[in-house]
This record gives sequence, C-alpha cells and structure tokens, in this order.
Amino acid sequence: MSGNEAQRTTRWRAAARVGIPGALSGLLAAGAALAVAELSASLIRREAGPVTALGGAVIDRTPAPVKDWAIRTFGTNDKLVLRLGILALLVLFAIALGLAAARFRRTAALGVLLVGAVGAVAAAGRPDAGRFDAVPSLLGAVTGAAVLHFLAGLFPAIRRRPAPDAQEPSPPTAPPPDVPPAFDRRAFVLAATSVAAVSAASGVLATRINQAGSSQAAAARDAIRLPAPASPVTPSPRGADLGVEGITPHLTSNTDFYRVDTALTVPRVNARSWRLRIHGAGVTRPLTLSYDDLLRRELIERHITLTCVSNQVGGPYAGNARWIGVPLADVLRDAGVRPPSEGGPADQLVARSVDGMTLGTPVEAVMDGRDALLAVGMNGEPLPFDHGFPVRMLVPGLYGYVSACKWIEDIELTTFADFDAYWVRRDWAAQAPIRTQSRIDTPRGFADIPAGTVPVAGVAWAQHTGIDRVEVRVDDGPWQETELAAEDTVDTWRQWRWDWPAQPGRHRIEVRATDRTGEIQTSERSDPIPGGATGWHSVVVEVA
Ligand SMILES: Nc1nc2c(c(=O)[nH]1)N[C@H]1C(S)=C(S)[C@@H](COP(=O)(O)O)O[C@H]1N2
Ligand SMILES: [Mo]
Repeated sequence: MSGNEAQRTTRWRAAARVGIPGALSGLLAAGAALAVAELSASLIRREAGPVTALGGAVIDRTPAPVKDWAIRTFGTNDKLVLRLGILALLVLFAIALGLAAARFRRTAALGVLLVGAVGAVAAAGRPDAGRFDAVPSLLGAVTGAAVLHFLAGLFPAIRRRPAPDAQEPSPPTAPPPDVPPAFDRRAFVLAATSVAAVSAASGVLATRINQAGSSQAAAARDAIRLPAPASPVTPSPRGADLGVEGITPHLTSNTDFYRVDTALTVPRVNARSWRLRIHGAGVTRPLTLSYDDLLRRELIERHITLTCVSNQVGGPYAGNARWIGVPLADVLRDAGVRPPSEGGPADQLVARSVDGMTLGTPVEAVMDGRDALLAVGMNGEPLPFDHGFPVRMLVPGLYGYVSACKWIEDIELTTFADFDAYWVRRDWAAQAPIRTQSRIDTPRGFADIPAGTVPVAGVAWAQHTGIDRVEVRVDDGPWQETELAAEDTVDTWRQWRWDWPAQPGRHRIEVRATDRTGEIQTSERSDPIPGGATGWHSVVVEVA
C-alpha cells in the first residue's frame, strides 16, 4: 500500500466514523418525527399527518399534464407512488441533515424544524383542515430536532484541521488535531436504540388507533339497512350480457368498480352525525338533511354508468352499477330551487365534500327529469367508503368530476360565472357531458390468436343519449355492423359483438359507435383534457 493510499484509507475511516452515526442520527430523528406526528394525527385527525398533508398539497399543485401522466403510468397505484416519493425525499433530507449535524449541530436541528414547518403549513392549508391540523407536524418537528441535536452531541464532531503547512504552534497539552475526540460508542448505540424503540412503539400505537377508528366506522356502516326503494330498478333485459369471454360484464361489482379521487386517505364519515346543507342563490328554504332524513324520503334505484373524464380511449375508468338514492331534483324543489329555464338565478350547483373537493354541475341537467341522485346505495349495499359513503351525487350523462361528488356535505346554488370548481381551476372544462365512446375488450391488444372465427366484443357508451349502432373494421376494410346487446337504459353502456373470420397475419381492429341522435363517434383523436378523450379505439393482434 502506498503512503498516499494509506492516507486516503485513514481519511475514509475518519469520514465513516462521523458519517455513519451522522446519517443514522438523521434517519432516527426523521423516524421519531414521523412517529410522533402520526401518533398525534391519529388522535387529532388522521388526514393531518404530514405525509398525507404533503401528498394532498402536491396533488393539488401538480400540473395537469404531470397528473395525467401519473394516472396513465401508475393507474390506481398513483397514490402509493406519491407516498413513497415523499418518504424517499424525507429519507434524503434526513441523511443530509444527519451528516450536517456532525459539524453544524444547531443548524441541522433547525433544518429539521424547517422541514416540519413545511408539513405544518401543508396540513393547515388543506381545504378540509381542522383547527389543530398543524399540530402533528409541529410536534414531530420538535421531536425530530431534539433527537438529532441530542444524538449529534454523542458522536465526534468534525474539526477543522490546520492546513498541512500551517506553522501554528500548538500547546504541548492539546491533542493532535487529526485524532477525533473520543467517541463513546456504547452511549451512542444505547441512545440510538432507545430512540428507535420508542419511535417504533409510537408508530405501532398510531396504526392501532387508526385501525380501531376504521373498524368502528366499518361496523357502523355494516349495521345500516337501506329501506326498499319505492321505485326499484327495472332488471336488465335478458341479453344485456352477451356472455362473450373477456368482455366487461354489464354490471360492475363494487370491488371491480374503478376509483378516481384526490383523497390520500379515504374519508370515514360517521353517518349519524353527517349532514347535508343546501343553500345559495334562489334557495328560498335552506335545508340541512341528515342521513335518516334521506332514507325517509322516496328512494329510487337505477342502473347508471359512470365515466371519468381522464379515461383514455380504450381505458378502464368506466363502470355500471345499481345505485339507490333520493332524486336530487325533488330535494332542490323542496329548497325552492328553480332551474334557469324556469327563471332560477343559479345555473351551477357546487357540491363540496368532507375532504374539500368541489364539483360544479349544471342545475338545468340535474332538474331536467333525468335520474340525478343523492345516492346512498351501490349494488344493494350502503355506499362503500371508497365510493363516497355515506352519500354521493350522481348525474347520468355527465363525467364524474362535474357531477359525482363523493362524501358530499354541502350543496351551494351559484353561477358558472361566479365560481370555478377544483378541476376547472386546473384547466378542465366547466361543463362536460360524457362523450360517445366504444371499447374493444376482446381480443386484447397484441394477443396471439389462432385463425378461425374470433369473437370481437366490447362495450360502448353515450350516457343519457343511448347507443344505436356499433361498427368494427379490420385493416381499414369496410365497416361491419356488430350485434348489439339488449338495451338496459339510455343511462347505461351497451355490449356489442362481431364474429371475425380471422386469417393469419397481423391485423388492426377498430371500433366506432353511433349514438341515438345519429351522430357517429368522431375519429379525431383528442386528449382527455379539457372535456374528455375522443377517437376510435383500436387493437393490433397476431393471428397464426
Ligand atoms: N370528494 C370527491 N368526489 C369525487 C372525486 C374526488 O376526487 N373527490 N372525483 C370525481 C371523479 S373525477 C370521478 S370520475 C368520480 C369517480 O367515482 P368512483 O371513484 O366512485 O368511481 O368521483 C368524483 N367524485
Ligand atoms: Mo373523473
């Protein structure tokens, strides 16, 4: 080993001696901060936890194209990816601050406080923030800073070394400058282990408290018996399901139903204390309704196909369920609301949810006779938490983001001129009727299939207008009329099928639908933003 190498090795050893306890202290401080923050959030409000609050703030500030990309790339895992991203960033900060603490103990502790302050600001700034939502982040920050300051006091500080040629005479009693001061390894390990143990225990306790809250909410939901609807659903006609292998079933189960929302933790609303307030322009009798008030009204049950505006051509964000609810138009009339066509002053209904989401719906559409609902039931059970328990809105024919407010708690009558809802502020259209779409479910894209008769099948939707025809073509050949499933209602999607005499080779299959007004689905490709994707779905398959 050359002298130079030996010197380098010694320097590495010295760096490791400070670096390892430094990084470790940073991570332990972050762990302690998060544990204390999550524990206090479990007692104050689950959503006030710093990771959830930061995630929510990030979601709200993410530019639309990035959000679309995230939904496209990660699908419904987008929220998990976001959480992991935030945690990864915190780990990096923690290591950096821990390393800095070796030399700048107080500054590093201040850095921890600063990171915590960011969490506190994010938590307090959430649209649904409670009065104490900043507290968990602040408690966590103080804990983290104290832990880092304390641990950093136990490991050797990096001292400035005199330059090699400095002729500074040192008093004979001073220790040689290259030797780090003694490091009481046992004391550090003991302290680090204690911090880790207490943090882990707090984390477990926080999880337990959250789980207890969740199972309490689940038990309360399970105990609910929905009354029989005064107007039950007309069963889907026989033949609404064509029974083709690989096709989307006509009715979507609750577990298969897509979920799209900005909620990082699904709200668990207590139906007993839940209230819906209806107020605003033209409301002559403001109402506050309880869950029981709704259940005492006449309930109707309907099949309605819901679609998300961010669905790509051929995408999965559409589902058809059997919903039970109160006709929203009746409730609005009770409140004295008249639609614009009858001289009412409000053309927009703004729904607000317990998690601060706002959705703006045309009053005219809600009151034009369609089955707009304050829904309480989905496929025969109370709404699942994921889908808006205890009450959500649904308006056949309108994309979810302008109509289907989950966890609703407030309805305000206003105008489109006066108020932009959440997604409208992010450049999505203020008014968005669902665009006619058709999708090939089978065969799947890039499937290898044997030559012969191949069933090509899927679904098409044009909610509240109806589907009159679906055609497919292969390799730009002539359009072929498909067999349409029996129509359930104009508010539901419709299956279609065509038997393809498939010859060997690579082929491209395209589909297009015609709605009840006779309009053929446009071939022009457009992005989901601002008002929903257009264009024909196609798949390429290999026939052997
Ligand atoms: N409170 C709340 N309601 C919401 C949303 C949301 O983010 N928050 N997303 C809307 C959107 S964009 C759609 S497409 C539907 C999706 O409903 P689902 O998750 O039950 O399928 O809910 C709507 N209601
Ligand atoms: Mo959506």
